[in-house]
Amino acid sequence: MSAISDQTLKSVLESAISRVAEARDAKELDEIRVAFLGKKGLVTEQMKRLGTLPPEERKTFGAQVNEAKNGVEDAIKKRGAELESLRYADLAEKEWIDVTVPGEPVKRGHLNPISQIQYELEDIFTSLGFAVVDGPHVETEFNNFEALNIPADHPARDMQDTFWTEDGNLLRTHTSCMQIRAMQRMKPPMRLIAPGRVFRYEATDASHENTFYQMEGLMIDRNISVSNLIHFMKTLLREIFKRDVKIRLRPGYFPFVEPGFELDINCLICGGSGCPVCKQSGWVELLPCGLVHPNVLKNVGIDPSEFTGFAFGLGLNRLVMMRYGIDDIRHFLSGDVRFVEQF
Ligand code: FA5
Repeated sequence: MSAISDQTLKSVLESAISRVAEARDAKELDEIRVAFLGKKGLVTEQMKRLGTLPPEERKTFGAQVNEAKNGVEDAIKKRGAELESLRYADLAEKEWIDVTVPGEPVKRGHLNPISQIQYELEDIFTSLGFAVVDGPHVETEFNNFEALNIPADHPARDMQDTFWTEDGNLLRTHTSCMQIRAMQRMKPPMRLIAPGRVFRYEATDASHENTFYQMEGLMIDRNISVSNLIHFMKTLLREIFKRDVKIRLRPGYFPFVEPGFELDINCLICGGSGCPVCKQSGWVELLPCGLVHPNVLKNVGIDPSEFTGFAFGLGLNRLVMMRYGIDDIRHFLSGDVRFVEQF
């Protein structure tokens, strides 16, 4: 009995060792483990025979089976480690990276010239103590018109053709609505700018878009007068154009300012001789402005007998056009990257 068992055990061990040595991967190795050491494995079967042996043979046979079991386990462990290092060697071979090869240049996007000029203006005005505020594109009729002294039947509503939403709100037609939001939230004295996108339901041409950018400016304090307004307008233009540009100030009508002005800039596309951008007039409307109308102050709960202020609404697209000599406002939204890449 013992001799047969010895023999069987030996051949089981030999067969296990040779199969383990031939295993090509971790999966195969595991199958071999199950075949020999699993619940119904060949080594396990030998162990089960222990109980059937006469007591005097059990000790020796038990030790031999254990030895065989340990032998198979060791072989599996050793082959497992070998396979693992072969796998890493293979990976290193296949996924080899030459870290000295120069990288692909990363293509960097850049800012649209309107954003660039907006950030410059924000720097100029924050250095003069102005806050930068923001507001939503969809506005209430109250903030965009009524609070600005433009009631529903006022003819000035025709000056800004409006995109209405189905629920009675609108796409803001100018940045002046942000004056209202700011004055409702803050107490004077205050100085702020509010840049942003605005929308008008109108036909486009070389100097008109239906989506364009403005920057509102507002300063409320005691004793603010037209001379304060002119000082800040001049500073603005000098900082942006880095030279003296020819301007003219003429009366302008906006219900939310009194007096109101139009500040025009000598057309820098044609030098004043006349072109489609300035509609052959030699001048481009750039910076409407004025002293805040007392009704507007009252609408937001500020006492006009104590505080006065100025406001302006700068057309950012036209400012960029003047600075870079862009001859058609429609380039901005054309989606042509060759246009933006020039700045
Ligand atoms: C206004 O929008 C007033 N809210 C400005 C204002 C603010 C006046 C504060 C007084 C006090 P206006 O509609 O003129 O005004 O537009 C202001 C500027 O936006 C214009 O001078 C022009 O530069 C620009 N602009 C107006 N309409 C268009 C358009 N369709 N396309 C491109 N730019 C435009």
